Amino acid sequence: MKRIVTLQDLSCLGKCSLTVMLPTLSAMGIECSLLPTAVLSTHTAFPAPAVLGLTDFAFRTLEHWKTIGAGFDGILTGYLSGPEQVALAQALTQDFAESGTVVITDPAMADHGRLYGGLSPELVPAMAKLCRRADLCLPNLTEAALMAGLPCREEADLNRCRYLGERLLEMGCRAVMLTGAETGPGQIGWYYTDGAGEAFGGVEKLPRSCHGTGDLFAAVVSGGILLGMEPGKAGQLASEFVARAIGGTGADSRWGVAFEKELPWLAQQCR
Ligand code: PXL
Repeated sequence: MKRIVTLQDLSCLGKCSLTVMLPTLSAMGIECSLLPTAVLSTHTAFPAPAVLGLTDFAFRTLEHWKTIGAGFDGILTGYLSGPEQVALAQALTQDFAESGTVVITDPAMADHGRLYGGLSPELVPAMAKLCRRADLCLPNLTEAALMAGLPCREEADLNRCRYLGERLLEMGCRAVMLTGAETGPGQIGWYYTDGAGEAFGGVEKLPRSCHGTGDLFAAVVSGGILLGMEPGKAGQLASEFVARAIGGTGADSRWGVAFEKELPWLAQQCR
């Protein structure tokens, strides 16, 4: 069985980050180890969550894991609450990425043209550095523009994706999969480029966007790649899974998307 480790927060209510990663990757048949960076009462789209930072604990965890000879086929980093946690992601990669380990970074820090609540702009260059070290990064269009030092725009069509993808490759990223791309009329999906070629795909756009879908997308893409899928196949599986989950979600998506009932379908696709 493949084993992935994922570094991000544990938001106790409002499904995102670790509470999405663990069930989704498990359903895909992947063993998922957790390195929590912080515990929050809710994610930050709810007002004033209680927060317990776990940076020291996470560094101690890495030290402990070294003593027991832990190893991973994949490393997936997501939401980090500040530049000091980027150092944690770097340590994880430095200490545990072996020759066959796939390193994936989701610079989960912004959407709809702005940073998530409570994050400082210093996180942007730190995340960009992390993306440069990864085999694949998974920004949405806001995160891509911020990391490339460009103004955020509404446009998300293929021209915009190609432009942002090129800027990120120029910055030193090895491969980029942009999420929230408008890949055709009425379509939403992903755009992939690695300099050698491009691919894109998506699904029919639903008339709403929901909280936590970026994390769900990152989990499925990472799992798919670990299972040996081409990036495009993994991206398409992720888009379809997210669309199914949004379809079953109630009016207030801050509680998270209803992905649980779709896990058997996802497991079936991974057999
Ligand atoms: O879904 C990304 C995410 C993860 N973790 C926390 C967040 C967010 C987005 O708002 O607040 C704590």
